[in-house]
Amino acid sequence: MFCYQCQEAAKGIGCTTKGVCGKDDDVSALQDLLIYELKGISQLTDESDDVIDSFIINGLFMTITNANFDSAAISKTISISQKIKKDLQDKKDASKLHDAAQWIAAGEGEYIAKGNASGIMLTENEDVRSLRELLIYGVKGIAAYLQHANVLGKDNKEISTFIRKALAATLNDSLTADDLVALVLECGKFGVDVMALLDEANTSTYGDPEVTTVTLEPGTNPGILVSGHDLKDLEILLKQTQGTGVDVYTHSEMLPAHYYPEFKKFSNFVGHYGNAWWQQKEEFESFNGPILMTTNCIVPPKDSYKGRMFTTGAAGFDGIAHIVDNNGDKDFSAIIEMAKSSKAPEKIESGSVTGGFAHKTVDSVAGTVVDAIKDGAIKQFFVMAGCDGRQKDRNYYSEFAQELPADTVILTAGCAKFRYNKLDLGDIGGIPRVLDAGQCNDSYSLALTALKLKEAFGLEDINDLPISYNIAWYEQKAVIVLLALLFLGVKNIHLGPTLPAFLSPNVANVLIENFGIGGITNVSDDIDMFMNTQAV
Ligand code: SF4
Ligand code: SF3
Repeated sequence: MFCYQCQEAAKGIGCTTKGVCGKDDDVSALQDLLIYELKGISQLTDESDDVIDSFIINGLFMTITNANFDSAAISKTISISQKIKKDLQDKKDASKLHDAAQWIAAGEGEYIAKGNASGIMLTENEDVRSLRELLIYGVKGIAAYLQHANVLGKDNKEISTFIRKALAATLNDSLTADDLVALVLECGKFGVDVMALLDEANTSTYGDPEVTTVTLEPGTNPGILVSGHDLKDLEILLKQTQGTGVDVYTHSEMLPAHYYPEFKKFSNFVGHYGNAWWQQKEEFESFNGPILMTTNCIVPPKDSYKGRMFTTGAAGFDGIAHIVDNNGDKDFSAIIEMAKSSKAPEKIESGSVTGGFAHKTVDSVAGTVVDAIKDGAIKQFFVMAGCDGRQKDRNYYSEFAQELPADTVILTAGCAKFRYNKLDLGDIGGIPRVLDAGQCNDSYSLALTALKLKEAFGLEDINDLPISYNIAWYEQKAVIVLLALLFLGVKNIHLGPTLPAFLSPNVANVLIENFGIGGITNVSDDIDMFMNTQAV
């Protein structure tokens, strides 16, 4: 195997025997092959087709880091992809739509992966390889967000058309490095579009996020813990648990569900449990009840609680029960029945967290924020969106937040927030010093906030704002958030804890020279650097 798609790539180069994430050689080969199949399908069709598009989107999502470790599920998807490809080759007429739908419904066929002939190292030129992979990882992030929008009834065919175009481009040997750079930047445009679409899907379905305080202390009823990013799954589960005596808690990236008015209507939606994804071994153990993983990030579970874990959607793990989609509905009764006989969650934390500072909320206090900047009460904003991870040196982000001057405000989104959203950093004239917009895709809100401030100050360039970007990345959703920010013209983004292994030296140089991308060093030097280089 060879995989370098996430920040944990072994030795900063790539995982070659077993993934640090737990992905083994077989699953890695199957994921490579699935991506190769999706490229093949994309090469064969330039028409939008709901069934094939959603198949491609789901297939991409399955290969995101920590989403799906289930070799049987990936094999089945490969098998279906081969039939779709054959059909597209055989008969380019309308009947293919019907056939593809039938195959997907039936899940027929089997595929046995033979070797790793489809792997990324087949591209010999390291710069072309780097750009192809950067494009694929960006597209994986887009696919994940598009699927969340799709399940809420929102779609944009331009986005799925771009996904197919980008996948097909990675098989096209006639494209130059410059062509691929252009595609990577275009990917950022569709990153903005897909986050806007998902924002519209979430807010039109669940209302505009409100400033909300969420308890971290569990009650005495048995509970179900919901992790991942899919709000629709949470909604279905909450409807099915009404009146059962079972409470529902969020975990990791599901925390922002509490900020939406529609979710507040469920009386058994009681609180948040735990931290970012990587602490789940301890937290799932002490939760005592069943756990539903709606998407990434799954940590290979301990036997002690594996029987209490369930997956759904693009998520999967060998030996863990998977709840299937049934025409937009899901039957969570097995989870609910298990919860009824579970012990209540063990208390692991006290207190609460506050969030819900999405763009509409910030808009409503824009005048106060602008005044605070003009008065000098707020000197600088720090966008610290992105992912958390298990590496010890990610303590940097907690220390960075703690050491920032008291006249600075952190704008956050994604599971990166768990490094500092429980610290008591105070407020500035009633504005909390950590403003959590939501999930990683809600980085879109942070970009809108920046654009709003640019307008309020009558600035020409978004980079003239007193905003610094110190972003933590881990997986491919952070890649698309980064590309989206670049598309919006944001410069001098610092990325950590390490720069991606998949950036070749030349590709990294393109990003450094054109966008001022940088890494991180240590808290004290970095704070000095950020405070001294920002425009006001
Ligand atoms: Fe390694 Fe990350 Fe790939 Fe897992 S996803 S195999 S940790 S590079
Ligand atoms: Fe976290 Fe996996 Fe990326 Fe949605 S849950 S941000 S790492």
